[in-house]
Amino acid sequence: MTLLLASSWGDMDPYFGKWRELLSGQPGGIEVRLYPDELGDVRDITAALVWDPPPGLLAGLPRLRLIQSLGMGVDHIFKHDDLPAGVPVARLVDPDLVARMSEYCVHSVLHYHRDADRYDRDQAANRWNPVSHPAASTRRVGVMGVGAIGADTARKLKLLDFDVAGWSRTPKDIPGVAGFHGADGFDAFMQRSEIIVCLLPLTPETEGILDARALALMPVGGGIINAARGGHVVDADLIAALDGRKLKFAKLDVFREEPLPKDHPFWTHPKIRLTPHNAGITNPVTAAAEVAENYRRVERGEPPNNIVDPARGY
Ligand code: NDP
Ligand code: OXD
Repeated sequence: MTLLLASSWGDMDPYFGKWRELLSGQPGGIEVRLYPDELGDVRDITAALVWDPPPGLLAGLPRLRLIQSLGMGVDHIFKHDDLPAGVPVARLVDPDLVARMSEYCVHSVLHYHRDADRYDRDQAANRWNPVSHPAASTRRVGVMGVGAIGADTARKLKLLDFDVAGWSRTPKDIPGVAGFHGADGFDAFMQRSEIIVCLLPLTPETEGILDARALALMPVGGGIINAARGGHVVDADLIAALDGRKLKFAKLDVFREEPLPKDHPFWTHPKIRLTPHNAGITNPVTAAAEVAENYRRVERGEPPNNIVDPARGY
C-alpha cells in the first residue's frame, strides 16, 4: 500500500515534506509519494491525502481505497464531480484545528464587540475618547453551522457570556445556546443575530447563503465573520449591505477566489478586515496520527473514520 500526497496548488513541497516525515514515522511506516514528481505506477496507490486535487487524478488511480482530505472541509474534493465511484472520502476532525478555528472566531467577535477599530482610529488622531460598551450578555451572536467547529465556538462564546444561538440542519442541544434549524428556522435566526459567524460546509444548499435577502434580515449595525468558505457570501451583496449602512463590519478569512485577486474591492473596503485563509491551517504534527489511523483502517478492510456523505456534500 502507498499513500499519494497531492494538490493542484503551487509548491507544497515543504509542507508535504513534513507530512511525509511524520507519516513515514508512524508505527509500521507508511510509504508516501508526492504528486506529481513521484507518482510512479498508479496501481501502487491505495490512499490519497489531498487538498484541491488536480481534476481527474483520483479517478485515474485504479486501486484507490481512501480519499482523505487534508482539511476539515471537503468541498475542494467534490467540486469537479469526477470522483471514482465507491471510494470513501474522509475528512480530518483534528482538535488542534478546531481550537485554532474557534480561537479565530472568538477573537473576531471580541474585536467587534469592543469596537477595536474605533480605538485604532482614536490613537491615530491622539484622541482620548472613552466609551462604555454593551455587556456581552446583551450581544446576540449567531453561529451558522453547529458542527465540530461551530459547537466549540458557540460554547466558548457562551463562556464569555454572549447571547449565543446556533443554526444547523438538524436540531442541536448545547446548554445555554438557543437552537434554530432548517430552512424554517433561518429567518428568525438571522433576525436575532447582530454578529453572524459562518462555520458551514460549502454545499449546493449553502452556496451563496449570505446573500442580500439574508443580510437584510439582520439587525442594523451588525456584521458577519466568515471563516468557512468564500462561496457562502455573495460578494456584491455584502458590499451593498456594508455601503448601505445595514452592516457595520465584515471579517473574512475565505474568498471565492484564493488568493484574493489584487483588484478585488474587499482589499480596500473600510469596513472589511481580512486574513489569508489561515484561521486554521492543518498542523501535520497533530493530524498525522488521524491520517495514519484511516490508512490502517482501509488496509484492514475497515471503513475510515469521519466519512463524508457525498449526497449531503459534508
Ligand atoms: P461539520 O461538518 O462538523 O459541521 C457542519 C455544520 O453545518 C453542522 O452543524 C451541519 O448541520 C451544518 N449544516 C450543513 N449544511 C447545512 C444546511 N444546509 N443548513 C443548515 N445547517 C447546515 O463541519 P466543521 O465544523 O468541521 O467545519 C465547518 C467548515 O469550516 C468546513 O466545511 C470548512 O469549510 C471550514 N473550515 C475553514 C477553515 C479555515 O481555515 N478558514 C479551517 C477548517 C474548516 P447538522 O449538524 O445538522 O448536520
Ligand atoms: C479546512 C481549511 O477545511 O483549512 O480545513 O479550510
